[in-house]
Amino acid sequence: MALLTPQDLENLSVQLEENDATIKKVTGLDVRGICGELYGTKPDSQKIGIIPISSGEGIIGNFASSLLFIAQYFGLNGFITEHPDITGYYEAVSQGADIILMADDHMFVAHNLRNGRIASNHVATGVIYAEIASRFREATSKDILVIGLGRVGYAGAAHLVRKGFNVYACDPNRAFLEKAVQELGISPYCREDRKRFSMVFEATPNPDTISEGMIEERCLVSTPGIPCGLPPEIGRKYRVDLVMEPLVIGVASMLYSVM
Ligand code: 2YG
Ligand code: MG
Repeated sequence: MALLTPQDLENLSVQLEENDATIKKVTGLDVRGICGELYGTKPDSQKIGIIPISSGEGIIGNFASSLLFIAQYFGLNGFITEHPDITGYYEAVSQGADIILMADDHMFVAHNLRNGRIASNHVATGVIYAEIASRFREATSKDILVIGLGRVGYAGAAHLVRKGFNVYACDPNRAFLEKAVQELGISPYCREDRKRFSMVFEATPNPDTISEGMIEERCLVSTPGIPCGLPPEIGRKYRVDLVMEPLVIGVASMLYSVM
């Protein structure tokens, strides 16, 4: 997956407000409500220690401050450590952090130091975006399409199988597709099937992964993938409800899952 840019994280609160309104409209619950039901947890004034990490491509402008905004939005106390990396870790723990948030170029984790729980952004993001898709109030069946079976898509597909949905999935990578068929029992989807879906969970780093023949009119597309897989003209033509936001929803899922 491509790394976030500072531009992706601009206007985060506006993006959050718009998406929360859509989520409420299509599922009946907002992000807080969905996380609460998904994990059976609620914020309890935990202190979130956010540590900037300088390895690899380095610190991303707006990243730590966006995490602080997210922690506060969900009613938690948060602080960004003055120093990055190991010095920052020492600082976070010394200052009483209950939950650590930190990311390098490969992993983004939430670690609850009190109960030992740890979450990865890939899994937490896959689970919540799949959960949102699966809660579509106007779904026409229990059939759901998963596009992309990388770390995020696989986690979401596994969640949907556990919830008892009929999961169809596609990925140009044959090995990924076969693994999901073998391990999860999902059905491979190919465009020639001419099957259309009212619920789509898209998890790819590519644009234009959703084409006309795949979706029903007034369907729901739930996707953490940047850039968006739904071409805008198809979204308009089919009056698609779209849930897509760069950071907050996935981080909410991480935090609630370790509380
Ligand atoms: O501490 C920092 O500022 C950096 N070391 C953060 C690096 C984060 C890199 N990860 C990504 O850009 C994304 N793949 C994270 C995904 C979150 C949204 N789904
Ligand atoms: Mg995409």
